[in-house]
Amino acid sequence: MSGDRRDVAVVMGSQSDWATMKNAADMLEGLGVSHRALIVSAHRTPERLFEFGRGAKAAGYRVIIAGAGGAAHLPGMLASLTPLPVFGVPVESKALSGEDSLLSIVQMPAGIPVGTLAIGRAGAVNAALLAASVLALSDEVLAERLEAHRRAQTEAVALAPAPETA
Ligand code: RP5
Repeated sequence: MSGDRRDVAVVMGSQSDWATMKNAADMLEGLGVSHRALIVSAHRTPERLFEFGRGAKAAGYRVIIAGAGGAAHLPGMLASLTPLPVFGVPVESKALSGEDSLLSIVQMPAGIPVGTLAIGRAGAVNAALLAASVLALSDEVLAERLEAHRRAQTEAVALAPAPETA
């Protein structure tokens, strides 16, 4: 989207995180926010982590969404390497259902913030909405798209539940 420059990096620790993080990418796509999805593992590809984190701002990114599961050090390490805002998505792990991911991401020491979202799909969707909100501060067209998204969401909620189908 929009040439080579991407506003948002959607970074994840493993291919296995993509099923969750695709929800962030899809939301950004729907809002017309340029983005790129990348796999960067804090543990398996540490050199890639440092290279990406140190170069993200110069590469033109304005917000980073980082998702990881288990010993989820990716969002915090990226936040330590870049001045860009980092939103962390705890991916639901098999062993502990994502509570490990959540605690790994949320317990940052004072001074290096990660905006931590909910576990799983809701967190990924909301990370994209937050990233879009940040960008919308200086983009009125995007701000209107976000408003329209909220209006449509509100209008889609029925007043009464539909009868259960068999
Ligand atoms: C983390 O380990 C990743 O973010 C992923 O959620 C988890 C498991 O990775 P795989 O073993 O599925 O590649 O680094």
